[in-house]
Amino acid sequence: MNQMVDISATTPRNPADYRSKVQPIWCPGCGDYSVLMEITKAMAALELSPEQVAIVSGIGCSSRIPAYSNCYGFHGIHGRALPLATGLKVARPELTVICTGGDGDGFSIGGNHFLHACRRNVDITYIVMDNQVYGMTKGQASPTTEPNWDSVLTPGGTGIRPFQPLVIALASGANFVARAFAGDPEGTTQIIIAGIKHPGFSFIQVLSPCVTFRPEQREWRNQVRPAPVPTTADPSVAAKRIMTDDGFNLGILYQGDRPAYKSGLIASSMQADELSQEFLV
Ligand SMILES: Cc1ncc(C[n+]2csc(CCOP(=O)(O)OP(=O)(O)O)c2C)c(N)n1
Ligand code: SF4
Repeated sequence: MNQMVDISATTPRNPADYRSKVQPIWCPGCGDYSVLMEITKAMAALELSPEQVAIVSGIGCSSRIPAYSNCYGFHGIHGRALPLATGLKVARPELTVICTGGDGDGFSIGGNHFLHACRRNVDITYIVMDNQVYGMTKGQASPTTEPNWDSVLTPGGTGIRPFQPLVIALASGANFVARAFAGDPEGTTQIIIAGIKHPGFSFIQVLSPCVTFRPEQREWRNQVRPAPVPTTADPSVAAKRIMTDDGFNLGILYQGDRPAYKSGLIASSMQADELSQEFLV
């Protein structure tokens, strides 16, 4: 893992400095509360000021995060968080852009955007709160749902092979691929810090239990473990490891050195009226 940042040390900023006055309406015990805290802790440890950060999301329980932060925020449309975040980062490269959402948002309707965001390697950090279900719409199977998950909506299970987000991110060109667990505040905060600091597209899958529609995910606490191998920069080694793991190894599993996409535009210096003139011609 990257050099660790001492998140217990007093910094000029406090995680609470990044919270808005909007109170989360997640179910008690939802993993997303922890992820919100871990994101704010990472921003405090990096001493970013709220106006230096934009948090962009799609739609879903997990996609509510921008509303709970006082950074710039964009609560977009379902599955379209990554194109929004990509456009924003290209237009305003000085901003730290964090994209957040769920497995349905990011891998189902947004799956195509996921591939191309990895491929483009724009310097954004994508945090997916993976609960292997559509929480907001009341418990449909998602791309990461295991095939034998028996539920009212999928009696007997889906029988469909789950989407493998980490290996797909790696194969598509993501520069940083990690897995975290919402109930591991220190580890998740460190991974988010490392993802923000690493240039290019950083993908972080955070296992974040949906206690309402997947109460059995409370057991994840006993299943997760730090990955028994160090971070690798070799994509073939990373691919082999990720393909063969059981989905519970935590840590930065791949950290590459592809240069981040650099736009030729310096759009941030362009005034809004100049920009609108361009659309008129
Ligand atoms: C275009 C479109 N299709 C479908 C929906 C309905 N919808 C809203 S959230 C959601 C899935 C949310 O699941 P996920 O992204 O996994 O997030 P979670 O709620 O589990 O955090 C769906 C299908 C929508 N809002 N817009
Ligand atoms: S339905 Fe699930 S994902 Fe949504 S707030 Fe409740 S516990 Fe969290």
